[in-house]
Formats: sequence, structure tokens, C-alpha cells
Amino acid sequence: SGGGCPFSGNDGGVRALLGRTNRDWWPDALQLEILTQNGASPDPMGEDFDYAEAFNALDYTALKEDLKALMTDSQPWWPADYGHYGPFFIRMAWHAAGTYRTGDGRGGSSSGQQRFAPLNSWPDNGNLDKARRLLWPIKQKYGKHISWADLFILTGNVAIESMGGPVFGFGGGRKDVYAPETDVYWGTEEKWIDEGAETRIVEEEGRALENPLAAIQMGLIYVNPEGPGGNPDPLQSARDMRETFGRMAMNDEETVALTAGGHAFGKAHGAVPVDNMSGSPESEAGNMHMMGFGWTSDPEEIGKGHITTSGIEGAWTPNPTQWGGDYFRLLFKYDYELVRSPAGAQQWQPVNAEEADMAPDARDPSKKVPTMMTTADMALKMDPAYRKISERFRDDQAALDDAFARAWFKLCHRDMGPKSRYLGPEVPAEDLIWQDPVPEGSVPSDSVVSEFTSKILDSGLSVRELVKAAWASASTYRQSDRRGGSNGARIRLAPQKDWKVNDPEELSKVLSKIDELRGDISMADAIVLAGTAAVEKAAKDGGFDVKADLKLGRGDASEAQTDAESFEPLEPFADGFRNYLQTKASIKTEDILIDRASLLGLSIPEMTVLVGGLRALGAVSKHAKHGYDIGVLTDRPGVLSNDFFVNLLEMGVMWEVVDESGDEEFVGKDRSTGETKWNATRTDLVFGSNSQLRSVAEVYAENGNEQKFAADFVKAWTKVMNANFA
Ligand code: HEB
Repeated sequence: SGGGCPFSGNDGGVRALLGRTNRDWWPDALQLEILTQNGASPDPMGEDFDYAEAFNALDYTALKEDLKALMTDSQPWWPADYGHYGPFFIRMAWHAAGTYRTGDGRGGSSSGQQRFAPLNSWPDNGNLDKARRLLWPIKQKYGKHISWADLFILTGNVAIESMGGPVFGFGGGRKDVYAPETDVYWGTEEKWIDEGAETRIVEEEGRALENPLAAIQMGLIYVNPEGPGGNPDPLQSARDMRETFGRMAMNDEETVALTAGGHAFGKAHGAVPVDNMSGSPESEAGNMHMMGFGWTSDPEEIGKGHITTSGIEGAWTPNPTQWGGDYFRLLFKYDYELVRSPAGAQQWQPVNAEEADMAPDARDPSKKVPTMMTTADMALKMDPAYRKISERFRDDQAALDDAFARAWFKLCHRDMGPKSRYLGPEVPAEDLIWQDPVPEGSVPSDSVVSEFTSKILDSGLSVRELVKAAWASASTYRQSDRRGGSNGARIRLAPQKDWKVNDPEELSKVLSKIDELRGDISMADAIVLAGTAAVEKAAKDGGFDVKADLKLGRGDASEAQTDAESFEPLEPFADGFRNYLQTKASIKTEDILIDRASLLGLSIPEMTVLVGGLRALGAVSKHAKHGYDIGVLTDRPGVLSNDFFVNLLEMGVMWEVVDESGDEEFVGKDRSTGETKWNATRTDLVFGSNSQLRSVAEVYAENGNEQKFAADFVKAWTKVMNANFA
């Protein structure tokens, strides 16, 4: 799982790129986005703020001491269960990181999104607003030196440590943002899980989890604790866990270790039926005097511990604030029977539990209460593959310690990109395969570079071929989890080298030639140098004098440093920049272009000028029917020109759908003679048909803007080439 087209698996029909958005959920929410018109940033820290520098000046030890003290500093407005906030903070950190999905690299811990809608209001994040508010005095004290995003994860680590649990390390460097992310697709459902949103995998109906989603119902981080759609079937729950955790890049062993390790701590909250809770709805609903708190219950009831969050009630183990092996010991020692919590949720209770195996009451340690398991926990015992792993961990505590510590570290750092971005004194020395390690490269001298580029331009390879290879190498970058890109030259390894979009035969020919001529330059540098030299030559042939400001010093990753399978989700099944469409998706093909541009971190003008320039260079994927012609609206492919825009906006041409293309391909005919002049796709015509894109295309087609076009193209090109390397 994890591979496949990120826009497939929908029930049919065309869906909007973003599905349901904050504005759909909360139509009355404050319209702050009008203040970000004209490019005004909502970030109060300003563009010059260097978070890495601020973090490096942090008193890390003092911060950790303060966090440790906070764990047992119970506040009357939200008393700590068992006098220890540790478990609560672990859940906060896990939910901050657990939204990550491999399909598009979005979600995850790296920008502190749990503070904003919709995540601050997801039913599954119930009451975590209290956890974040407990942290405010510490955030305030350390200010710019620690971001919220880093603080969530570090607090989770300190919580584990303070309860005797194993920790593998911590890397800081998650820079906060100050507005909700608007680019994440969370699904199309119009209801939350607690309002009856349907479960997404229904085998009998052939319904599978839509990519890139990684949760089983709207408003959940992963699976429904009560089982799929509330059905308490541990085996079906295992199926859902395997699918959703797989999309978080976790295998069976990591899934078992994380879940069992996490539930060594704390308790679930379902002490009172939901209807008995007075108070406000979710955080984003904006109940003024609640000051951003959602799900508030009667303060008196809170004092007594009568809290309902998930609706499930009870701890997993007799020692909920102490790391150990009790979770598996109890899971296998007892038979569990299905019961209902006071709030009405379905959960599992050990049959005839001995007094010593009961849990303390969260408010009164002298009182003993039964432990419990959720249906998802029962999956670790009932699913044959999970069970094998669970039994091994039951019998080998050291193995569980190691597996939990490593899986937790991966969970919390998976979306941060290369290890070089990690900050602080607790960054583990060991390289981990999921970090996509790349050996450090060296910067070639100017003379070596110019010798290579003149050789490659004389080698008989065309501008198109060199440009396409460089684009194929660099454009896998996604700013969501900072994976992909030109550094490492993984374009020459499986699976990238065989991706259809890359025209593998042509690519392999180009890469061998580059390899033959590169001398001491790394392959990674040589590929982008060759493509950029071709761009500069094409610009010269077009009468422009432009130079790219390429950064050099990339390294080459080996096969052993590459987890090939983990790169599969990066494969483009459509790429508007190269006019490539393998399979029609559940969203419009031009939406996929927008999505790719967003993952590359491009603005509207950058996306526009790149498409127009790449078409002029002839850098389209080889198209089954058209050879290299589709969208190349110029008589001189290989020369950098604004011909694409000029010809696209030309009124003498009339466009018609090619019937058998299913609305994906078009021909441009001379309006008076009817003669066919051009072939194009949706991702070409959208720059003439969409009013906003047209306004930008017009700029690049205007007389007097030719030099601007060339300069903007080379700048945007360079941005993509440098993407994972700046
Ligand atoms: Fe968990 C809690 C479910 C995984 C950690 N969880 C919890 C709860 C539930 C759950 C329902 C309760 C809530 C309330 O409050 O009410 N989980 C779950 C599921 C899953 C999980 C279904 C998948 C399978 N976890 C997990 C993980 C982790 C965790 C992975 C980590 C690592 N949790 C946790 C904790 C807690 C919880 C620590 C406790 C919290 C407190 O105490 O507050």
C-alpha cells in the first residue's frame, strides 16, 4: 500500500481537488483570508526570521527540565489523570505527527497544524486543546526559540522519558506557520465520524480507501477504536490498521510496537454519556467566552474526572504512568469480553481479572477499576500476523523497547526531510533508510563545470532530452515531506528510472552519456548541469542572455541507501509540466498540475512560465499518438521562446475536443481554412480558458515582455533544480 495514483479510488465521478474545506465546515468562521490578499503574509515573525538560528540559541536542557516538571503540575481546570500529564501529551504528539501520509507527503508534525482548523476540531483530537493550553506558559517562556510544532513532539518525548519509556532521539527544526494549511485533501464527506460519517473501506461493496487519504473515517487520525464503522470486529480492524498505518509508512512490526507502546500509557475517557456533557462544540465553532476551547464539560464534573473524549473508558494496564510490558501481558493472560462504557462505547474487558491486574482510578489511587482494550487493540491479538509480533514483544521486552523507540522517532520525524535539517543535541548519529540518506557531495570548480557542459552540448543529445532528464530528476521533489528532488540522483535507480513519465529508454540513453562525460562531477550535479546548460543554450538561440544560478555539490545515493518501495508513491501518474497523463484520475487533469506545482512550492506565475517554457523547449513526454508534439505550440521546438503563449492566445485558432480522448485532448484549427495546426491537452488549454491563468499567460505573450519571460523561466527552472538542496 502507499503506491498508486494519489487521486484514485474514489467512488467515481469527478471530485474537487480539496474536497471539503474549512469554509464548508465553518461557514461563519472569521474571514481572515481577506487580509492575505495581495500576498500579505499572515506570519508575524516576518521573512527574515531564521528559526534554525533561534532554536540553536535555545536552552534545551532548561526547557526539558521545565517540561518534566509540567508533567506532574496538575491544574484544577484540567486535572492530570493519576497526577501525570505524560499520557495525555503522548496522545497530543502522536496525533500531531499521525496525520502524515505517504501518498502526497502532506500532514504530519512539521508545521504545528494541530493548532488550526480542521485538525483542532477533529473529533479524534477531542480535548487536545487542553493539552496545548497546558503548554502555553512554557511556549511563552521560551518564545521564538521553540516552535509549537517542535514543542508538541519534544513534549511527547519528555513524557515518554519521564515515565521510564525508551526514546531514540529528537530533531528540532519544525518552523511554525500562522494559518491553516489550505492544500490538504481530507476527504469529501460532509459529516464527521461522530455525526455518522461512513467508514471508507467496505469490502463487500468493493470500496477501498481513496488515495492519498490515510484515515478510515472523516475526523479520525487512523482507525476507529470501536472497529470499522463502529463494528467491534478485531480482524476487520486489523485490516484497516494495516492499510492506514501502511500509508503512514509503518509496517506490521512498527504498527504493533507503536500501538502497544502508546497504550502502555494513560487511559481512555468515556465516563459520562455524551448527552450529559454540558458545554460547547468543537474548538473552531468559535464560542467566544470559551476562548478557543471545545468539548467543554461542567467544571465540577471535570474535577471529579468525569470526562468523555472518545467515549471509551479505562486504562489498558495497571500501571498507566509507567513504561513496561503489562499491555501484552494482560492482552494474552485474559480472555476479553465485549462490554459498553458508561458513555455507551463498545470496548473489551478482561474476564475475571485479578485485583493486582486492575487499574487505579484516575482521581483516587486507592480505588481499583477494570482495565480495557479497544477493538483496535484486540486486533493485535486476533490478527495472525500481528499476533506473532505481539507474542514476540510479550516475551522480549528489549525488542519492544527498541522497536517502539525507533517507530516513535520515525513517526515524529518522517515528514521533516533530510537529516541535515534536524537541529539540537539529541539528533541520533545513526542514518536511517527512511531519511533517504545522500552522501555529501563536493562543489566542482568553474573550469570543470564549463568543460563538462560544453562536452555535453556537443554530444549529440538534444535540448529536449537534456531538459527532460533534469526535470525528471528534480521535479519529484515535494515540499510536503521534503522527499524527492535532484540530490542523490535517485533518477538513475529503481523505481524512478523505470517510471513511464520519464520515457525510460530515452532517459537511460541520456544518463549513460552524462555518466560518460561527467568526470569527477557527481551524477546528481551533472544531470541538472546538463539540463541547465541546454536551457541556457536554448535561451541564447532565442536571442536571450540569461544565466541560471545553480547550486552545486549534490551527492549520489547508492541503491543500499534507497528504500525503493518507499519511492513508489512519488511516481507522477499525470504531470502537466511534461504533458503526461497515464490514467485519468478522480480529479481533473489540470487539478493535478496545480497539486504538483503546490508540492514543488511554485507560485502561479512560476507554474505558468515553466509550462510555457518547457513546451517551447519540446520537453513533453513522448505521447503515444503524437510523438513529441502535444502542446508544443511552436515551429521551432528547442529554442526558448514565448511562442506557446502567443499561439495559445491567438484568435485565428479554434480549438476542438478530440472525441475519443474523453475530453483530454484537443486540436487547434485555423479558423478560416480549417487546417489543423496544433495538438494540445487540458493542461495546455487551461492557460487560455481559465481567467486567472489567462491573465498571467497574457503577460508572457505581450510584446516587450520577451526578456521577462526568459528571465522568469530560468529563475523558476533553477528553483526546481535547487529544490531539495537549497
Ligand atoms: Fe491511542 C488514548 C485509540 C494508536 C497513544 N487511543 C487513546 C484513546 C483511544 C485511542 C480511543 C482514548 C482517547 C480518550 O481520551 O478518550 N490509539 C487508538 C487507536 C489507535 C491508537 C484506534 C490505532 C490503532 N495511541 C496509538 C498510538 C499511540 C497512542 C500509535 C502512540 C504511540 N493513545 C495513546 C495514549 C493515550 C491514547 C498515550 C492515552 C491518552 C490519555 O491518557 O489521555
